[in-house]
This record gives sequence, structure tokens and C-alpha cells, in this order.
Amino acid sequence: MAEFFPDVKPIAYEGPKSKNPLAFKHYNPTELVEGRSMQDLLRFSVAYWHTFRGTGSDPFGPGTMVRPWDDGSESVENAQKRARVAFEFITKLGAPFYCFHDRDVAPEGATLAESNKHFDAVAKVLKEEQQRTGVKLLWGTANLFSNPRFMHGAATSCNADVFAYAAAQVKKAIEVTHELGGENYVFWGGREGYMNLYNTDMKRELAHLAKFMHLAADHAKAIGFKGQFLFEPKPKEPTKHQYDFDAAACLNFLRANGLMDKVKLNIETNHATLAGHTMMHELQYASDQGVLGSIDANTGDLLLGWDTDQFPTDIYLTTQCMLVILGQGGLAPGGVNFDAKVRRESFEPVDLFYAHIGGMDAFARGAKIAAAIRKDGLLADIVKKRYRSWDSGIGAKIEAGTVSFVDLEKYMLEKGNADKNESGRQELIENLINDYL
Ligand code: XUL
Ligand code: CO
Repeated sequence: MAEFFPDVKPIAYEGPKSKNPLAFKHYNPTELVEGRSMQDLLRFSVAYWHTFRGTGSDPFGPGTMVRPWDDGSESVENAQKRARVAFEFITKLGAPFYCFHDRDVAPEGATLAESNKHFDAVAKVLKEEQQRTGVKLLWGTANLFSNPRFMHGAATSCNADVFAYAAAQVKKAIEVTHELGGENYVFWGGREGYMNLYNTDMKRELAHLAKFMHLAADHAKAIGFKGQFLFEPKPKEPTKHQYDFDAAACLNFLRANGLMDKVKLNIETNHATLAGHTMMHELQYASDQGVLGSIDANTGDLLLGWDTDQFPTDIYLTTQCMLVILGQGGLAPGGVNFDAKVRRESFEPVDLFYAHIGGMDAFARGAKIAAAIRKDGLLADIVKKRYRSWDSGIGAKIEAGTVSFVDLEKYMLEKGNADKNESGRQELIENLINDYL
């Protein structure tokens, strides 16, 4: 079989002293972190849409990427060839998973039937390549935002026919995900949101979105797809207000619509920051409520206000992610999907390797650092001590629900004043974290 990356050998772990840019310095797939191999803990995934379909275009100019294997056409043959290239890349990188949208892997046809036919023809190659290489599908999803028919949204469109089209598309995407052994299925809002509230029946649109998810879950059950459904928060872009705004908004939606036992969350860094949160906040919020299912690992740019989807290289960030992920015992069946793209100026195929190696090493380091912090228990001790007034006495009674406002008034009248507060020691704690980096 032709090699599309002839100059790149399988990426090996060479350790922190290596100067080889095409080697891992920290990601050692078999090394144990908290009793689990890095490969099983991190479950890295390559995002098909960015890595194999990203062109580097931006609002000011066309694509720049050089992809010698791609003839630039929307033919099924080109899509099939691209799939073979993708698997060479993923196996050389050593990522165990990949993710796709239906329309990234196969071209859209003139009709739904033709699109389904194209999708099947490429899925056949994906299946062969999965079997040949052992690479698995972390999740599948449907692109319900690129085609102009979705200009007003998909499940939340004002046009009922568009809802029906989206349903048919998601039905097929779930079936193909099932056929390929996908371990999850993702709903990201696409254009589910609004540009102007004056022309929008928000209540009705949200009811339709809930109906859509229930129908998807019903269909999954009917065909025996047992993968985890994931809802991916994002506050804005492309619409000015996306209904899946952040973890809290998604949770409210799932809870209000009886979807908590069917859907968890896929949290993405750049979406968290666009919502005015840190990634750690979003992860902790979801994890505390038992719905942190998977992550889209990337990062934004401090000085650019949009979703730049850069590869994560900041060890502080990955340490924070891994503190939460280790805190809940991992992500499986979810994983760490690089929903990230090389920048427009990094247009050569080898840049795809550098980008993923950097992201994987950053997460491996984050995992090791977070495990060391957790092993020493300093942070946990600080938090435990900070809340100790709740472990006995009046605090324990409040938590147990055995006291009323009348009891609390009596307690405080007798005591006269609250015990003195103690320092939060933020600076000390930040210094402690730096000791591990
Ligand atoms: C868009 C985004 C999507 C989802 C899948 O910002 O993150 O690629 O991850 O539809
Ligand atoms: Co994403």
C-alpha cells in the first residue's frame, strides 16, 4: 500500500531528554498513571474534520493546506483515498481513536438517498481500515450546520421539513456509528440557537430539540446501539446565542426534559472560555453532577475572540483538566479528542504530526503532574480542612437536614457570633501547584 507520510516513522516514546520533534517526550502509552496505562486513561482521538478536511481558510482568505493525496474533488473515490491516508496518520501517531461527522468522511449528494449511499461507500473503507489497524471510533456525529438548509437550525428550525431531514441524517449517522463500533455519539448544537429573539419562539424550539434527542435515543435503542450520547456545550458561534450555552445550561435542558439518564456532556476548552468559564470550571461542574462524559481538547487564543481550536500545549491547563478527570476515575467510554486544527501558516502534512504530538505530550504531562498532586494529597487536605466546620456540630446538623431557621437562630443567639474566618491562602496554593510543574 502507498505511504502518504513516507518521511515519518511510527512515533515512539523517547523520554523527556529526546530532542527528536517526531517523538513523544511524555506520552508513554504503557506507563501507568494511578494504576492505568496512559493509553487507557487518556483515550486520545484524532478529529477527522480538522485533520483531514481542514483547509486553513479564514474569513480573509482561502485555504493554504498542502495535502498531496487530496485531489480537491468531492468524489467518493477521493473520500475513500483520504480515509486510507487518515488511518496511516492515526496509526503512525499511535492514537487509539478517531471521531467524525458524516459529511467530513463522505461527500453530500444531491438527495438524502445519494448522501447515504456515499456515506456507506466510505464507511466500508473506514471499517476495513479499523479492522486492519485496530484504531477505534470514539464517536460519530452528523453535520447539521454546513448545508444552507440548516440556516435556521436543524432540530430547532422554524421549518418542520428541516427537522425531518435532520432526523433522517442523524438516524443514518447513528446507524453508521453503530456499524463501526462507535463508543459514543455527539450532539453539538451547530446552528441550534438564534440570531434575533424578535423572530424566535425559543420555548417551541427548545421543546423540539428535546423531542429530537428523545427520538434519537429511541432509535439507538431500537437498533441496539449502546454507545453513550453526549451533548457538547458552546455559547456562541455560529449563532449569537447557542442553546447548549455551557455545562449548566445543558444540564438544565437535560434535566427539564427527562434526558439525564440518556445523555452526558462532551466539554470543549475553547467553548468553555468563550462562555466566560475556565475549562476546569466546566469539567468540575459536569463531573460533580455525574455527567462528564468526554472532552474536546483544544485551546483558544487569549487575544482572538473566536473559536480558534488550537492544539493544547499549556501544561497548567492540562494539569487542571487531569485533576478533574482523575478525580472522577477517567472518562471511558469517552476520551480526549483533539478537536483542534493546525493554524493556517502550518500548512505542511508534517505539521499535523507536530500538533498532535504536542497535544498528547501536554496531556501526558498534565496526567503525571495531577497524579503527583493527588498522591501527596496536599490540595485535598487543604480543601478538607477548609470545610471542617461541616463535619461535626452545627455544620453536620445543617447538612443532615435536622435543623430549622428557628434552631439556627437559637444557636447563634446563644453563641453570640460566628467563629472567625481563616485565610483562603490562594497564593500559597498557586505556589504549591507550581512546585509540581
Ligand atoms: C464546533 C465543534 C464541533 C463538535 C462536533 O465548535 O466543536 O466540531 O465538536 O460537531
Ligand atoms: Co467540539
